[in-house]
Amino acid sequence: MGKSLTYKIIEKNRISESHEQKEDLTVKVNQTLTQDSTGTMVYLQLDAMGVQEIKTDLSVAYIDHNTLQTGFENADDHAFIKSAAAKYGIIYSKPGNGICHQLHLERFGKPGDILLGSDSHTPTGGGLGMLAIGAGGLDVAVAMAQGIYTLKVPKVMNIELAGKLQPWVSAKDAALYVLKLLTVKGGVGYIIEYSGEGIRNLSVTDRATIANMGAEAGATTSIFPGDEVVRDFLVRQGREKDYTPFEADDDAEYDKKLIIDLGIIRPMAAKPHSPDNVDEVRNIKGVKVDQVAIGSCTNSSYTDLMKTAAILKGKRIHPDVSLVIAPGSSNILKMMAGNGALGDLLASGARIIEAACGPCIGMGQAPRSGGISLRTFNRNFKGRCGTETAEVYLVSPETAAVSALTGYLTSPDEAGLKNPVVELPQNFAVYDGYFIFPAEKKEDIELVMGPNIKPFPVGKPLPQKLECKLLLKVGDNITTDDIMPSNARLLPYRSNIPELSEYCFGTITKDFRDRARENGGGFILGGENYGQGSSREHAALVPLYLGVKAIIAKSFARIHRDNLINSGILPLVLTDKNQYDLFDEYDEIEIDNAAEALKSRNAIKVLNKTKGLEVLCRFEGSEADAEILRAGGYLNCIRAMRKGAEGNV
Ligand code: MIC
Ligand code: SF4
Repeated sequence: MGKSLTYKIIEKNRISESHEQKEDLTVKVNQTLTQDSTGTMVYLQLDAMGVQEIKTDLSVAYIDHNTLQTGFENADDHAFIKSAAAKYGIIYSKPGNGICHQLHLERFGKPGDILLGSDSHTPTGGGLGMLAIGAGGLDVAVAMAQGIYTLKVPKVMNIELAGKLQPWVSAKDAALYVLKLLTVKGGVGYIIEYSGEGIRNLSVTDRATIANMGAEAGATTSIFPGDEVVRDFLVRQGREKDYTPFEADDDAEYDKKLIIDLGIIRPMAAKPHSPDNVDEVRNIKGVKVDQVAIGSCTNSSYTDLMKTAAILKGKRIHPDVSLVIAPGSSNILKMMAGNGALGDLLASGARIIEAACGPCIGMGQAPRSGGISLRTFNRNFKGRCGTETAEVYLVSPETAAVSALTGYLTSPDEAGLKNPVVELPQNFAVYDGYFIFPAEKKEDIELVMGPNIKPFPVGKPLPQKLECKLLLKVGDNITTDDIMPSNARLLPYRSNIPELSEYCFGTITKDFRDRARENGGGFILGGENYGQGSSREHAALVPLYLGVKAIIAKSFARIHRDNLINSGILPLVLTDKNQYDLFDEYDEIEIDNAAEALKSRNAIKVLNKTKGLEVLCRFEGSEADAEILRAGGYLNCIRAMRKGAEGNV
């Protein structure tokens, strides 16, 4: 049997012996990326590890999430990250340069490499044929310090794309179609590998759009082959030297296989408030629209924005609609300024904002109360746009642009317009104005820490007995946006855990911090797919700060489970999911000798003292994960390892 592309790359980079009998495997990480809202923690942790130099081939620190600088806080964070980049030999991308994932495609991604990024949409790099995985900040810090990453042995799902997308149907519609099939938890435990004749007509950025939204299905990552399409893209970016062909064997073995005919996909939309709540636009058309937002790491490429400009050229945006566009990179913006497309957007009445994440993470452009916003983004969780009562639909750039003209959610193929076809430029613009490349010889560089940068909490070794109240009981698919919301008001405090703690679980209850304080910490009960969404480790660090000891759930999302383990919070899975109903908020819970159960890989007994009953939970991590939990988090483990190594000298 032949090999999948995934396992070809894993084998090229594998450090641990054999993945066959083992539950996890360790690989060399070639590249890392961080962004500002997770990056401050990453570099604080790197500093706490006492690292002198990084071990990756290339690491980039992007500033793209919080670029508003409403107060000194962000500027402090940026200055800190810039100093850390200089100190450790990391490329620094200044605010205004663009969105990390789009920039990484343009400038640094390489087929066959492994990229680890402190952002859940790092899989966007899969469009280039790289194994690009999103992780918590501490995992990325360790990847820089030691050049390695340990992941659960992944299953590989092959999605074979047949046929061809119809006019007015684009990669975003295919991504939404996949989400409809898989749901927000259907990809958990898998790497999705795309193949088939259908991919030959998809450009690198089309593929990146599809790989990007694999994150919404919970997949570890998604990957397309490093084929001629990738070579062509790299040639146009002036980076042909970075091309190495990487494809799966024709008879590759997969754990699961799906075949999708691209030809049957129609313009799609994810309705409020979940990316898998997908329907064809023609079935829901006619919804009155207040705002349209085009951009984000899903749909801000040159092609996406040129199509938008072509649709809007010579026309006026509907008077009731505010259309806002955030380009993916400064290079795209420059090219569009040069070829006249920017002028077409402005003439139609579009609002052009900085090349950054912007409205995608609620940094401005919140819709009016009860407003309807169509967005080309990847997440439409309730409140994420900055307005609790707004309703967000996720759509393609074509659907977004046409609807901005009509004022109603409109299936673009039914509007009687000419389908825009965009040719790639012979040479993409490549300017380096916003990058700071590290100096060859690093002088003694001090980290610049302003007053917004506060120490982060570190866990304690697992005690013999955990005895606390159940502070909160939540349902299925709780997102990290629920656990630790992010918006224009809160994003400035990503390096200030005490300040953030007031808003923990803010979409569910306003008094979680009080509950935790009054009860000296406690437990949380979750449903399926607890912690889906973003990679932000703040969704673990803030509960840790508030004394949360364990989360008991029906199942966990991958990155969040890893973040809990890294922070020293026990993620426990109910052996019998029906027993979820046996718990109520404020029940007294006791877990005795969890450390021993973790060691022996036995079930963990959770006693509900209030109800007088016991349930069994399992820990789904590896032996190494159990070790981390016993030590009270990854940082404690690393410090102990370093101490041991120093002791042996
Ligand atoms: C997101 O899209 O939710 C974010 C903001 O990019 C997060 C990272 C963060 O919370 O800083 C992600 O996707 O990991
Ligand atoms: Fe930025 Fe949005 Fe992409 Fe997250 S999903 S990286 S906030 S553009």
